[in-house]
Amino acid sequence: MSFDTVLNEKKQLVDSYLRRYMKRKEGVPEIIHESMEYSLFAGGKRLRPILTMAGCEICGGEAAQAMPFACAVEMIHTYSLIHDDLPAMDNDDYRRGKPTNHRMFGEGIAVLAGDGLLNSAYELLLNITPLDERAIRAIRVIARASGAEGMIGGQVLDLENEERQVTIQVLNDMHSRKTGALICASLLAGALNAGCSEEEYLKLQDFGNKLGLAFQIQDDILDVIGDQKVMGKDIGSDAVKNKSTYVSLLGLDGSKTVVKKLVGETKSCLEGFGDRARFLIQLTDYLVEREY
Ligand code: GRG
Repeated sequence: MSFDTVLNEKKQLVDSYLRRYMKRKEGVPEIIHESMEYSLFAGGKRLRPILTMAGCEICGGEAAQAMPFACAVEMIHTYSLIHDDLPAMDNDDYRRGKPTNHRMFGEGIAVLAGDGLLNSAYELLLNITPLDERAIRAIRVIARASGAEGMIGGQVLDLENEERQVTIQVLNDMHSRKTGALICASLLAGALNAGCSEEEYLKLQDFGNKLGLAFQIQDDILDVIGDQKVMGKDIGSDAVKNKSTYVSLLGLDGSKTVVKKLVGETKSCLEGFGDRARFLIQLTDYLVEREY
């Protein structure tokens, strides 16, 4: 089967489980369901849940067993995008090819839709049976990566450093928290769920951190050279907000060189996994060659 077919199958599986987990509940105001579903099914790449499935499979598990983790990380990611787009943060008008959540539903509902998705994610995780030590460790990894030590902390650094030129070290720290932490945790949650060894965990952690950074640098590159229609979101916004980016610090060519170097390094992290590593290697290439 070609990589594209496998990727598409995984994406469809994520969508079908998300539909199942997002079943509407009686008595809940219609608008909050609508707003949460609007962003969740707006057409994301499903990178994080696909990484969870891949993390499970590379360690010998079945992707189906990792679906609650996979869907939970997508819910958390979608909440972060809704909040990131708000006027109080990046104030963006388009996301996933559609008007942003607050543009459709207003700021109040958008804040609550993000909160709702975050809570749905942990409800889903806490309903896992059996909620054994493995599952709890995986949930802890996701919670830490999404919280103040990870994504929220990275977003704070991002807000504080607007209109400022920062060093490459500060930029690396900011992005490894803001973007890299959840990407890495998504992969590790799948691996933990499959009962990975400590050695496998450390290799995948190294892989995930490098992939997260390569993904972010590629995002900065696309913010400069990407096509707004293909990307489905506002582009050029980093420059407008005077944000330091890899491109502003290293230039376009310098940024592309770093991405290439990181891609090489990610592949070395997977040595020892043999043929099971094939999908993650192909996924890495796909992510750094992407146009959206
Ligand atoms: C508001 C707590 C809080 C955090 C926001 C994730 C984030 C932190 C901000 C997003 C800003 C941004 C555009 C970062 C660049 C990398 C990134 C996370 C891109 C979006 O992820 P994709 O490309 O999106 O996987 P899709 O829509 O495909 O899921």
